[in-house]
Amino acid sequence: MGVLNVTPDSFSDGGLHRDGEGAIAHGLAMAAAGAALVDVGGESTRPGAGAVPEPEEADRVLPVVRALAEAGVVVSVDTAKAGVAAAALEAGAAVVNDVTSLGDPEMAGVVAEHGAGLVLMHMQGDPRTMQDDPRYGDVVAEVTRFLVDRAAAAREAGVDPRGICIDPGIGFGKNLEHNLALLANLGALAETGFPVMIGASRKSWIPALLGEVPMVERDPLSAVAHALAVAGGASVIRVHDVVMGLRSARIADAIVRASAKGRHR
Ligand code: PMM
Repeated sequence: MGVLNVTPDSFSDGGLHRDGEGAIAHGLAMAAAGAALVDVGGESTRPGAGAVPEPEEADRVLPVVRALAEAGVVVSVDTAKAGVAAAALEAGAAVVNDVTSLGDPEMAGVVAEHGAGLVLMHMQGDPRTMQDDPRYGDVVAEVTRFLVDRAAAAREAGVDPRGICIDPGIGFGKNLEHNLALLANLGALAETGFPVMIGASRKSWIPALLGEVPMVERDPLSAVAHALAVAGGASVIRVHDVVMGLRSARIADAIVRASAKGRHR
Protein backbone atom coordinates (compact mmCIF):
# COMPACT_ATOMS: atom_id res chain seq x y z
CA MET A 1 0.00 0.00 0.00
CA GLY A 2 1.48 3.34 -1.07
CA VAL A 3 0.89 6.34 1.21
CA LEU A 4 -0.61 9.41 -0.44
CA ASN A 5 -1.23 12.19 2.06
CA VAL A 6 -3.13 15.13 0.61
CA THR A 7 -2.58 17.24 3.72
CA PRO A 8 -0.56 20.35 4.51
CA ASP A 9 0.77 18.85 7.75
CA SER A 10 1.38 15.09 7.60
CA PHE A 11 4.47 14.31 9.66
CA SER A 12 6.31 12.26 7.08
CA ASP A 13 5.67 13.90 3.74
CA GLY A 14 3.95 17.03 5.01
CA GLY A 15 2.77 19.27 2.25
CA LEU A 16 4.54 17.44 -0.56
CA HIS A 17 1.35 16.32 -2.25
CA ARG A 18 -1.00 19.07 -1.25
CA ASP A 19 -2.06 20.15 -4.71
CA GLY A 20 -4.33 17.73 -6.53
CA GLU A 21 -2.26 17.38 -9.71
CA GLY A 22 0.92 16.55 -7.82
CA ALA A 23 -0.92 14.05 -5.64
CA ILE A 24 -2.51 12.32 -8.63
CA ALA A 25 0.85 12.06 -10.40
CA HIS A 26 2.45 10.61 -7.28
CA GLY A 27 -0.41 8.10 -6.85
CA LEU A 28 -0.08 6.96 -10.46
CA ALA A 29 3.68 6.62 -10.03
CA MET A 30 3.26 4.46 -6.91
CA ALA A 31 0.77 2.22 -8.73
CA ALA A 32 3.16 1.93 -11.69
CA ALA A 33 5.93 1.02 -9.25
CA GLY A 34 3.84 -1.92 -8.01
CA ALA A 35 1.63 -0.65 -5.19
CA ALA A 36 -1.43 -2.91 -5.03
CA LEU A 37 -3.31 -0.13 -3.25
CA VAL A 38 -2.86 3.62 -2.98
CA ASP A 39 -4.06 5.04 0.35
CA VAL A 40 -5.40 8.59 -0.03
CA GLY A 41 -5.70 10.59 3.20
CA GLY A 42 -6.85 14.16 3.78
CA GLU A 43 -6.57 14.41 7.56
CA SER A 44 -3.20 14.13 9.26
CA THR A 45 -3.13 11.67 12.16
CA ARG A 46 0.33 12.65 13.32
CA PRO A 47 0.71 13.11 17.09
CA GLY A 48 -0.78 16.44 18.11
CA ALA A 49 -2.74 16.94 14.86
CA GLY A 50 -6.15 18.58 15.07
CA ALA A 51 -9.35 17.50 13.34
CA VAL A 52 -10.16 18.67 9.80
CA PRO A 53 -13.79 19.66 9.02
CA GLU A 54 -15.57 17.12 6.80
CA PRO A 55 -16.08 19.39 3.75
CA GLU A 56 -12.39 20.33 3.71
CA GLU A 57 -11.26 16.71 4.03
CA ALA A 58 -13.67 15.70 1.24
CA ASP A 59 -12.42 18.54 -0.99
CA ARG A 60 -8.86 17.35 -0.54
CA VAL A 61 -9.34 13.65 -1.20
CA LEU A 62 -12.24 13.28 -3.64
CA PRO A 63 -10.60 14.66 -6.82
CA VAL A 64 -7.53 12.51 -6.14
CA VAL A 65 -9.57 9.38 -5.40
CA ARG A 66 -11.67 9.90 -8.52
CA ALA A 67 -8.73 10.48 -10.85
CA LEU A 68 -6.77 7.48 -9.55
CA ALA A 69 -9.81 5.16 -9.62
CA GLU A 70 -10.60 6.26 -13.19
CA ALA A 71 -7.03 5.39 -14.14
CA GLY A 72 -7.58 1.86 -12.78
CA VAL A 73 -5.70 2.26 -9.49
CA VAL A 74 -7.15 0.38 -6.51
CA VAL A 75 -7.70 3.17 -3.98
CA SER A 76 -8.22 3.07 -0.24
CA VAL A 77 -9.38 6.19 1.56
CA ASP A 78 -7.73 6.93 4.89
CA THR A 79 -10.59 8.52 6.80
CA ALA A 80 -12.42 8.22 10.10
CA LYS A 81 -15.51 10.02 8.79
CA ALA A 82 -18.37 7.97 7.35
CA GLY A 83 -19.41 10.91 5.13
CA VAL A 84 -15.97 11.18 3.53
CA ALA A 85 -15.79 7.38 3.20
CA ALA A 86 -19.19 7.25 1.46
CA ALA A 87 -18.23 10.00 -0.98
CA ALA A 88 -14.86 8.38 -1.69
CA LEU A 89 -16.48 4.98 -2.32
CA GLU A 90 -18.93 6.69 -4.71
CA ALA A 91 -15.91 8.27 -6.41
CA GLY A 92 -14.37 4.84 -6.99
CA ALA A 93 -12.40 3.91 -3.85
CA ALA A 94 -12.51 0.19 -3.02
CA VAL A 95 -11.33 0.17 0.60
CA VAL A 96 -11.81 2.32 3.71
CA ASN A 97 -8.78 2.62 5.98
CA ASP A 98 -10.23 3.69 9.32
CA VAL A 99 -7.61 4.46 11.98
CA THR A 100 -10.41 4.76 14.56
CA SER A 101 -11.83 1.28 13.83
CA LEU A 102 -15.47 2.37 13.42
CA GLY A 103 -15.30 5.32 15.81
CA ASP A 104 -17.95 6.90 13.59
CA PRO A 105 -21.10 4.83 14.23
CA GLU A 106 -22.16 5.20 10.58
CA MET A 107 -18.90 3.83 9.19
CA ALA A 108 -19.61 0.08 9.18
CA GLY A 109 -22.95 0.64 7.43
CA VAL A 110 -21.29 2.70 4.70
CA VAL A 111 -18.61 0.05 4.09
CA ALA A 112 -21.22 -2.74 4.08
CA GLU A 113 -23.53 -0.88 1.70
CA HIS A 114 -20.73 -0.40 -0.84
CA GLY A 115 -19.32 -3.93 -0.45
CA ALA A 116 -15.96 -2.26 0.28
CA GLY A 117 -12.87 -3.54 2.04
CA LEU A 118 -12.09 -2.26 5.54
CA VAL A 119 -8.84 -1.72 7.41
CA LEU A 120 -9.35 -1.69 11.18
CA MET A 121 -6.50 -0.08 13.09
CA HIS A 122 -5.76 0.08 16.81
CA MET A 123 -5.12 3.44 18.46
CA GLN A 124 -4.98 4.23 22.16
CA GLY A 125 -6.52 7.67 22.78
CA ASP A 126 -6.70 10.19 19.94
CA PRO A 127 -4.00 11.85 17.83
CA ARG A 128 -3.95 15.00 19.96
CA THR A 129 -2.89 13.17 23.13
CA MET A 130 -2.03 9.58 22.19
CA GLN A 131 1.74 9.86 22.66
CA ASP A 132 1.55 11.55 26.08
CA ASP A 133 1.95 8.42 28.21
CA PRO A 134 0.59 5.29 26.54
CA ARG A 135 0.15 2.33 28.90
CA TYR A 136 -0.76 -1.32 28.50
CA GLY A 137 -0.74 -4.45 30.64
CA ASP A 138 -0.04 -6.81 27.72
CA VAL A 139 0.09 -4.71 24.58
CA VAL A 140 -0.06 -7.64 22.13
CA ALA A 141 -3.05 -9.27 23.83
CA GLU A 142 -4.91 -6.00 24.28
CA VAL A 143 -4.41 -4.84 20.71
CA THR A 144 -5.38 -8.27 19.33
CA ARG A 145 -8.52 -8.40 21.48
CA PHE A 146 -9.54 -4.90 20.40
CA LEU A 147 -9.13 -5.67 16.69
CA VAL A 148 -11.01 -8.98 16.90
CA ASP A 149 -13.82 -7.18 18.71
CA ARG A 150 -13.98 -4.41 16.07
CA ALA A 151 -13.94 -7.00 13.28
CA ALA A 152 -16.91 -8.73 14.95
CA ALA A 153 -18.74 -5.38 15.12
CA ALA A 154 -18.01 -4.73 11.43
CA ARG A 155 -19.29 -8.17 10.53
CA GLU A 156 -22.46 -7.71 12.55
CA ALA A 157 -23.08 -4.49 10.62
CA GLY A 158 -22.87 -6.42 7.35
CA VAL A 159 -19.23 -5.90 6.32
CA ASP A 160 -17.90 -8.89 4.38
CA PRO A 161 -15.30 -10.46 6.71
CA ARG A 162 -13.21 -11.50 3.68
CA GLY A 163 -12.53 -7.79 3.07
CA ILE A 164 -11.34 -6.99 6.60
CA CYS A 165 -7.68 -6.32 7.36
CA ILE A 166 -6.32 -5.57 10.85
CA ASP A 167 -3.49 -3.21 11.79
CA PRO A 168 -1.91 -2.80 15.26
CA GLY A 169 -1.32 0.92 14.56
CA ILE A 170 2.42 1.44 14.95
CA GLY A 171 2.94 4.79 16.70
CA PHE A 172 -0.71 5.32 17.59
CA GLY A 173 -0.65 5.56 21.39
CA LYS A 174 2.46 3.37 21.68
CA ASN A 175 5.95 3.98 22.97
CA LEU A 176 9.04 2.30 21.49
CA GLU A 177 8.67 -0.79 23.67
CA HIS A 178 5.01 -1.21 22.66
CA ASN A 179 5.82 -0.80 18.96
CA LEU A 180 8.64 -3.35 19.12
CA ALA A 181 6.49 -5.84 21.07
CA LEU A 182 3.81 -5.62 18.39
CA LEU A 183 6.27 -5.89 15.49
CA ALA A 184 7.90 -8.89 17.16
CA ASN A 185 4.61 -10.72 17.78
CA LEU A 186 2.60 -10.35 14.60
CA GLY A 187 1.85 -14.07 14.72
CA ALA A 188 -0.73 -13.37 17.44
CA LEU A 189 -2.53 -11.01 15.07
CA ALA A 190 -2.15 -13.28 12.03
CA GLU A 191 -3.65 -16.19 14.02
CA THR A 192 -6.97 -14.32 14.09
CA GLY A 193 -7.28 -15.27 10.41
CA PHE A 194 -7.50 -11.66 9.21
CA PRO A 195 -4.73 -10.31 6.99
CA VAL A 196 -2.42 -8.06 8.99
CA MET A 197 -1.26 -4.62 7.83
CA ILE A 198 1.79 -2.82 9.19
CA GLY A 199 2.58 0.86 8.76
CA ALA A 200 5.98 1.60 10.26
CA SER A 201 7.18 3.84 7.44
CA ARG A 202 9.24 6.89 8.52
CA LYS A 203 7.65 6.90 11.98
CA SER A 204 9.14 8.07 15.25
CA TRP A 205 10.07 4.57 16.46
CA ILE A 206 13.14 5.09 14.23
CA PRO A 207 14.59 8.11 16.07
CA ALA A 208 13.33 6.67 19.37
CA LEU A 209 15.59 3.68 18.74
CA LEU A 210 18.51 5.25 16.85
CA GLY A 211 18.52 8.94 17.73
CA GLU A 212 17.66 11.64 15.22
CA VAL A 213 17.43 10.35 11.65
CA PRO A 214 16.36 12.77 8.89
CA MET A 215 13.10 11.87 7.15
CA VAL A 216 14.91 11.33 3.83
CA GLU A 217 17.07 8.61 5.41
CA ARG A 218 14.23 6.66 7.02
CA ASP A 219 12.99 4.60 4.06
CA PRO A 220 15.64 1.84 4.15
CA LEU A 221 15.21 1.61 7.93
CA SER A 222 11.45 1.34 7.52
CA ALA A 223 12.07 -1.40 4.94
CA VAL A 224 14.01 -3.47 7.50
CA ALA A 225 11.04 -3.37 9.88
CA HIS A 226 8.57 -4.11 7.08
CA ALA A 227 10.62 -7.06 5.80
CA LEU A 228 10.70 -8.54 9.31
CA ALA A 229 6.96 -7.87 9.57
CA VAL A 230 6.34 -9.78 6.34
CA ALA A 231 8.48 -12.63 7.65
CA GLY A 232 6.46 -12.48 10.88
CA GLY A 233 3.09 -12.78 9.17
CA ALA A 234 2.09 -9.35 7.81
CA SER A 235 0.23 -9.40 4.48
CA VAL A 236 0.19 -5.68 3.71
CA ILE A 237 2.80 -3.00 4.36
CA ARG A 238 1.91 0.70 4.19
CA VAL A 239 4.92 2.52 2.76
CA HIS A 240 6.10 5.84 1.34
CA ASP A 241 8.79 4.33 -0.88
CA VAL A 242 6.92 1.71 -2.90
CA VAL A 243 9.89 0.41 -4.88
CA MET A 244 11.96 -0.22 -1.76
CA GLY A 245 8.98 -1.56 0.18
CA LEU A 246 8.02 -4.01 -2.54
CA ARG A 247 11.58 -5.25 -3.12
CA SER A 248 12.25 -5.81 0.56
CA ALA A 249 8.88 -7.51 1.07
CA ARG A 250 9.59 -9.84 -1.85
CA ILE A 251 12.96 -10.79 -0.40
CA ALA A 252 11.39 -11.51 3.00
CA ASP A 253 8.58 -13.47 1.36
CA ALA A 254 11.01 -15.53 -0.77
CA ILE A 255 13.11 -16.45 2.27
CA VAL A 256 10.03 -17.43 4.27
CA ARG A 257 8.77 -19.60 1.40
CA ALA A 258 12.18 -21.25 0.97
CA SER A 259 12.31 -22.01 4.68
CA ALA A 260 8.81 -23.55 4.57
CA LYS A 261 9.88 -25.75 1.63
CA GLY A 262 13.11 -26.75 3.38
CA ARG A 263 11.12 -28.20 6.27
CA HIS A 264 9.42 -30.68 3.93
CA ARG A 265 12.62 -32.18 2.52
N1 PMM B 1 -0.35 5.53 9.80
C1 PMM B 1 -0.65 6.78 9.45
C2 PMM B 1 -1.87 7.07 8.81
N2 PMM B 1 -2.75 6.08 8.51
N3 PMM B 1 -3.34 3.82 8.54
C3 PMM B 1 -3.07 2.55 8.88
N4 PMM B 1 -3.96 1.57 8.60
N5 PMM B 1 -1.91 2.22 9.51
C4 PMM B 1 -0.97 3.15 9.84
O1 PMM B 1 0.05 2.78 10.43
C5 PMM B 1 -1.23 4.51 9.50
C6 PMM B 1 -2.45 4.81 8.84
C7 PMM B 1 0.29 7.90 9.78
O2 PMM B 1 1.38 7.92 8.95
P1 PMM B 1 1.54 8.93 7.67
O3 PMM B 1 1.42 10.35 8.18
O4 PMM B 1 2.87 8.61 7.13
O5 PMM B 1 0.44 8.64 6.70
